[in-house]
Amino acid sequence: MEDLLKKLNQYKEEISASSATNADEVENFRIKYLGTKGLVKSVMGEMKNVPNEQKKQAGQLLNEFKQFAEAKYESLKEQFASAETQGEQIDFSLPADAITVGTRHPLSVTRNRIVSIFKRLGFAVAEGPDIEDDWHNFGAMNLPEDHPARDMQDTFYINQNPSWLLRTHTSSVQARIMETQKPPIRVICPGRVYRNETISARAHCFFHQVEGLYVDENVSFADLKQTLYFFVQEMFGKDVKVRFRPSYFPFTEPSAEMDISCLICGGIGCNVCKHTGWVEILGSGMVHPKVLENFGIDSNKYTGFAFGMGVERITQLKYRVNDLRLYSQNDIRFLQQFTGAV
Ligand code: 2U9
Repeated sequence: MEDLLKKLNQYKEEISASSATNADEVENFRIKYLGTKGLVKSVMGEMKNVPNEQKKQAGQLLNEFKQFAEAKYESLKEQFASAETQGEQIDFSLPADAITVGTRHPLSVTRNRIVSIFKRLGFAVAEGPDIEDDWHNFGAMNLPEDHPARDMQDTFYINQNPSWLLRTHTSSVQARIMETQKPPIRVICPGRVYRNETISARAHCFFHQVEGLYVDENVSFADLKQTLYFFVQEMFGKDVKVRFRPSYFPFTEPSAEMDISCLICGGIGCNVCKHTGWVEILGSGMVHPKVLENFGIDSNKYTGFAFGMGVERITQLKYRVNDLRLYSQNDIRFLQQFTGAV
């Protein structure tokens, strides 16, 4: 027992005097004293030589010794950590790690540009719910009960309540504006819309629109044409040509689709314009009197024009994106190409 005590004191002194200046030395300390073949293990083994009546006391001494060695190991580890940081030589001239900044999504870039052009013309911006009721999405827009767009094949209805649906156009937002505001109304509504389509390069079950509405006294088709012509020139440049083609929408009368000269081939004919020299970019028309009356707006006193465009379509023409699925696949190789765009 006397011997053991003496030995332990000697080891304690040795341990106290130990020091380390790097991780390797700390690890060497651990192996020497606390490892499986270390000193602590080996003195523990001496218990078997201690007479039974002294075992309890010897056990306490050995435990205390083990704790002593462990405490020293912990303090060396800590010291080493602080010695490392204190002694670290930082070279401030080294170039910093590059911080990768996210890029704006191409659809956001296009939407922001469209919105900013119409804002300059005095249009306010409004948003509304993606989940709509039948009235705001279809009824108020003069879409009859038997219109194919109302079919389950074309529209997503909400299972829990089939009188709710995912809006198929952002016209529902203008409908809500007309419900609460009196003319003059001049508003554009950007947002996501949903249609029950099989996903392919040319179709998706959701896409993005910007729709516009201008209702006031004496709003004419000439106002519509000039507004959309201004938009196209701001968006695609002064050289671009436009043409209007008669069309049909239940919510506008008369209606027209607008084409621009093909940006890819300049109008001489290519795959994008199907060799016509023209590409369709939006639909428009004078708000149907029935739609105005649905909101208690006197159609003898007020007239209005409306238009709608697909943000994906405009982006496709601007940046030559040839597959709609790229917009929602989050492939960084695609998204990174829009670095710097705002
Ligand atoms: C109200 C009255 C009328 C919005 C309009 C279009 C024509 C149109 C399509 C373009 C491509 C949708 O994204 S697309 O598939 N839109 O052609 N939209 S007029 O007319 C309105 C809106 C609100 C109260």
